[in-house]
Amino acid sequence: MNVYQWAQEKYAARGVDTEAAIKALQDFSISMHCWQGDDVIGFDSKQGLSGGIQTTGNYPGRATTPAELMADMDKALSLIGGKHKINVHACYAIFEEGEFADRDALEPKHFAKWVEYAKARGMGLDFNPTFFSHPKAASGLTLSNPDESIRKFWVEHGKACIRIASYFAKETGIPCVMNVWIPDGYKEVPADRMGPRARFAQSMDEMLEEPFDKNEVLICLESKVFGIGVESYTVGSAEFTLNYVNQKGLVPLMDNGHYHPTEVVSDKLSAMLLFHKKVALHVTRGVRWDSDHVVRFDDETREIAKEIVASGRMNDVAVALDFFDASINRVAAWVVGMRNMQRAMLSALLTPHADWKKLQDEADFTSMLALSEEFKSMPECVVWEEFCNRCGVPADEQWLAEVKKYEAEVLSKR
Ligand code: RNT
Ligand code: ZN
Repeated sequence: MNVYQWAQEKYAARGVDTEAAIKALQDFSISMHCWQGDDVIGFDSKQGLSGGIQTTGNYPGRATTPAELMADMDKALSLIGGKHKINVHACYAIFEEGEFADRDALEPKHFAKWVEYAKARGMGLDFNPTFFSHPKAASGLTLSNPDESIRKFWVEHGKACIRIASYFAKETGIPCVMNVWIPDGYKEVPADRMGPRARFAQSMDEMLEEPFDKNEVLICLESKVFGIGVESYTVGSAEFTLNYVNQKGLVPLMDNGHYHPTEVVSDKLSAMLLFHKKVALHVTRGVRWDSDHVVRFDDETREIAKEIVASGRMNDVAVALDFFDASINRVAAWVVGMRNMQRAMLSALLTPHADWKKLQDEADFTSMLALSEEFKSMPECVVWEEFCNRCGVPADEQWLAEVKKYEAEVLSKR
């Protein structure tokens, strides 16, 4: 008996089918964010990152061209099992030599190279309008701006993005999740809280006049509690976004860095799934604030995964990663975050949820606690190795040697 068969039997004795878990993990795609590769800079402007989000660190080897970014993503993906999606931001438009289009004039053709990339790898694409790092976002207000011409500019950007998201879905044959996040807010306690939110709602209404097929483009709205420089008031608060998506039948997006520190997305998920066909997540790791550290295999990531699996709605939760760390090798950051999200999913898939639910309903909290704690010593790592082997990716830390080699041969020469 090899070690995997031993683990398989141990799980089977507790009612868990490891083969089904491996299969489910292989089919579970995670949206890998292109913006980890270049510190959220993109290709369409020389503007620094704005909007109250921040990368820190200056590790060498940042991707500065589309070819570099795509090569780095390929390196990362070669070390991650399964089939995934790539999450693209509008500021990653790829222009021909001498060509330029402002955000309100972006067209599908400016993203043709992303489609080519995804199609060649059989992957899907997700999309995000970029309402930051732009002169017209310098005031910190985009879709909620009281200046009508600026507000309209951003509405046009949103419409252009819906057209691009539709193009992604049509070309790849895989639905595109399009997430709207705006940085709008105020540093100081505002005199008028209602006005900006009313304008944001109006702008969203105008944006949604752009026709699209709801089966192809899943439009999400992401809430936030605060950003750097906008500490006192955030237009797109949790209540705003939730009410808006409910009214319009959009998809709510929860970023686990976007809540007060003792609030957890793992506890919100079931409530959201009860009232929505689809829920989208940005999985990240906030350290003391919305710092967007690389996702670890930590308690909350595991608890989020547990909720996704235990709900029986795995296919209704669109998981994307959202972190940006410029202080370590950026390719390694992707690999660590993606593998950790997968590890958390595997751990959840290897859990006898039905049995434990029964204990809860029977009020046998003693067994629920004791069994779930003992279960932590189950040989999860053996099943993880088996999954990686079947996917043809390193099952252990050997992947790091590959990234170091890539750093020596490619990244350090940039
Ligand atoms: C910002 C939001 C948003 C961005 C990306 C780059 O706080 O989390 O999702 O991180 O759009
Ligand atoms: Zn986010």
